[in-house]
Amino acid sequence: MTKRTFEEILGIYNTPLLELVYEAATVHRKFNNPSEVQVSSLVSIKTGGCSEDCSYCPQSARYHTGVEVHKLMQVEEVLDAAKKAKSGGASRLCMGAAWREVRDNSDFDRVLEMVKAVNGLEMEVCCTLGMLTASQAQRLAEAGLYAYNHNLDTSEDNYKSIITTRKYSDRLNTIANVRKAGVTVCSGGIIGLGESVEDRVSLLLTLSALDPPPESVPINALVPVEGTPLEEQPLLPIWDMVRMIATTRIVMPGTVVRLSAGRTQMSAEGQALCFMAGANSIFAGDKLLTTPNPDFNSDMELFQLLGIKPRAPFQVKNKHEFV
Ligand code: SAM
Ligand code: DTB
Ligand code: SF4
Repeated sequence: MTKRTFEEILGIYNTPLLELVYEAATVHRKFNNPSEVQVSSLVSIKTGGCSEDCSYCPQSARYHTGVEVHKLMQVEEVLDAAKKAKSGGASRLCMGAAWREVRDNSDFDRVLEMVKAVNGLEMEVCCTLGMLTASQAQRLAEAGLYAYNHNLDTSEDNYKSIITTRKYSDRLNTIANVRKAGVTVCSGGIIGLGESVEDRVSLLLTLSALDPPPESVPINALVPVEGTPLEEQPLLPIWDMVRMIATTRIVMPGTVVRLSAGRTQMSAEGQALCFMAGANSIFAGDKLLTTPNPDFNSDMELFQLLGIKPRAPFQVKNKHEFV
């Protein structure tokens, strides 16, 4: 099927809001079960002290944000966190490390052990560890990794104003390495950085042009953190999140669209509109990597209120037909 052009995606994004939500909800029902939402849990396996200068990130060593640096966790600690997340209803565990890239050392060997251990719990295992070579992606695949998260974050044009220590092409290379290793790709972005509508559209164009597109696309609202260059950034209006989620759903109909960071700043009604517009995944648990997230019980209350059920693991099929 033909993929959409920049102008077409811009046209979708700018559709009158209720019409846009209706269209996205219609596409969502055609490709997915609208009453199922995938629940992931995050563990920060290595926190802070990162050498990159991502201007949104509290974990960069360049900013004074009060995040305490922690070296790589032990396998047992991660396994305990995974068991807790599973008993709370999470089907996926995402392990995040504040690394620029993976190095072939004993820390990486330990991460491989973590992947094997969590995989043994019948949970989808995801990692986000920074840049990967082809052989590192292959070793993660052999350990049983299900998904790798590596966000493009914004448009290629805007990238330089957000991060100077790596290039957009570095990100695309890692994504290609993950794809080649047969691991599912999780890649999305952040909105509320001060980017234009065109930057958001361009990000969606790049993601949807990947062949195949990512199996999951996290849409993060910036969580402004004191000490980062973006600390003064105004909170993202919920309507922008709804538009972004709806447009993502329409251009990538079979992808898991994750309503990611920023939910503590959103009302229940705002989140409900995002689910209506096609969001079908969240991070649950009271912490993201370093910042707060709604607590598990309030999310389950919201699910019950809206008639949503957490999705069982290992459901992703390759159903990236473009309508
Ligand atoms: N270091 C690895 C990397 O950059 O790929 C993995 C961890 S990094 C924290 C994962 C993602 O978290 C980033 O790509 C970004 O999209 C998101 N993120 C970081 N800080 C954020 C913030 N303050 N608000 C929203 N999203 C954020
Ligand atoms: C993603 O897209 N969002 C998550 C996950 N992938 C790794 C991280 C959000 C981090 C928010 C800031 C923090 O808690 O440090
Ligand atoms: Fe490091 Fe990732 Fe944060 Fe960038 S987003 S500073 S690479 S932890």
